[in-house]
Amino acid sequence: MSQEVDSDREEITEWPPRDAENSNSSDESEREECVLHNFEEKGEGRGQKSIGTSRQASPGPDRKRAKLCESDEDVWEEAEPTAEAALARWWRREGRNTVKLKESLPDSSNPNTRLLHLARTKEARDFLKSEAFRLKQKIKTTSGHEKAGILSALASYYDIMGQYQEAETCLHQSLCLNSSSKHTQWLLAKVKKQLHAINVQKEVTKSLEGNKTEELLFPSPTPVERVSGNSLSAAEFFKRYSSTSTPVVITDVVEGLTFNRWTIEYVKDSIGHKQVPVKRVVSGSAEWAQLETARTVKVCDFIDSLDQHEAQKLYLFDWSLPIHCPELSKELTVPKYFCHDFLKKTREGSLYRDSWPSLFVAPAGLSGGLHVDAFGSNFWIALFQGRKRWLFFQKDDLPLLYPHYNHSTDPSFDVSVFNPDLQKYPLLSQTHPRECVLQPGELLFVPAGCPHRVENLDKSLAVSGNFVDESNFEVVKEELRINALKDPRALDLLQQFTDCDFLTNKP
Ligand SMILES: O=C(O)CCC(=O)C(=O)O
Ligand SMILES: [Fe+2]
Repeated sequence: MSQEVDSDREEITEWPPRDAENSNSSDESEREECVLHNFEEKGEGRGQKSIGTSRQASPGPDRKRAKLCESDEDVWEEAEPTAEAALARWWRREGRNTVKLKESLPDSSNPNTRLLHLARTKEARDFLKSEAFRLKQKIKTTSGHEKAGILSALASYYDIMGQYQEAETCLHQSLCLNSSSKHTQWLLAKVKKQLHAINVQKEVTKSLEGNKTEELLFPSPTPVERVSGNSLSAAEFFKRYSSTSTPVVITDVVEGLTFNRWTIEYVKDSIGHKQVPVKRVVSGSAEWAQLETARTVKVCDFIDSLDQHEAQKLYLFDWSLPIHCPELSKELTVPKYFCHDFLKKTREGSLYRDSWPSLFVAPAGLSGGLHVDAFGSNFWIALFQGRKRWLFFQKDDLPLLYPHYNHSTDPSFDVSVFNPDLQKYPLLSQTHPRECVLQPGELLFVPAGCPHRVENLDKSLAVSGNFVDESNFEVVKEELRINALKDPRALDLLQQFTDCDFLTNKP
């Protein structure tokens, strides 16, 4: 490995990149580069289910959005950097020289993952503590917007150190002095999600303590209901499954979705020449479903590599057909149950409008991490080849799965639900798991908010879509309100959704 690559891997990119301390570093273009890099990370690095994503954006840097962010007052003009930015800078200046620290970082060049693990080391915690103390002193001599900025920065230190109550207090104080800071509002929303989970955990833990005699067990998962599409109308689907947040496997539908029979070989013949970004699963990743972008490969090379057992397992995950493969997209009919998707009623170019249906091709044995689909979306998946094993939880189970919110308002999880450790995570005993092995030719509905994990039992080919209907419209708007604090396209989508004519006017 060359020196250059090596040093690259040691880099932890700051988000947002800060030059405040480097008054001699007047390198605007470097700063913009960094912003652009981060937008790419947010867009392609976490899949389109996360905020800030633009499948519509042409590949490469999106200068307009970078400018939008750069001019955001609370990103650039707050008095102190956030804990993440300060930690990244500390790493570059001091931490990276410490061999011990290097060893505790995972094999990932993803900045969020590296920051998460760095923040757990003693050296980093000492740094964070001393900086938080400095900020607390500084607050005493400041007022107005400057004080609001420092309080907000201090909250980010408390957040990263796991002192969420203190973080919430600082954020409220900050917003009293400057209610318009979007970053502070966003951080408060994230901290509130964490506190909600912790409060539920405390209550359930208390109820368990009164019942010490029973051994804690992971509940036996209930099988997901199977129903034939021949006897299930769209209205019935909504009434029985979508509106009651119940997963269901629908048979006898997938065969009719395409004119030609779709197989992995068929996909290779049709779009083998295209380039696709593929993911890899990184244990301990801070990213959504522990999936990190690995590299870009040719579809045919990727497909040829699926049977090579010694090769690193890569996942062609959630790749938009309308955007990247319109020729395949045209061949596909969206199942009638999801045709009323509100995302399809938005203006051309709107966030998520063309993101789905999307393509999944996986090698046997690969499973992404436990996750919740982003922005409160419902989800369907049609399996064309191979089998996929699914484990779902109810949405109210979320706090019992020990979620943490790192750089995002999407939860991350450390628990291994396929191999649950009840000693370490006793609250898993109180969850309500459901399971199914989805067979080729079957369609699955996953309700909004339900944490789930999937294992590809065989090499597999599937097409999926995230969607919004009456059942999750309110939750989606709530989530978009948070995402809109960071992403102008989420704001635009929210505005369309909250327009009182939205449901009546559009085709
Ligand atoms: O099939 C998979 O690996 C996971 C699909 C999924 O849950 C998702 O895309 O949200
Ligand atoms: Fe999912």
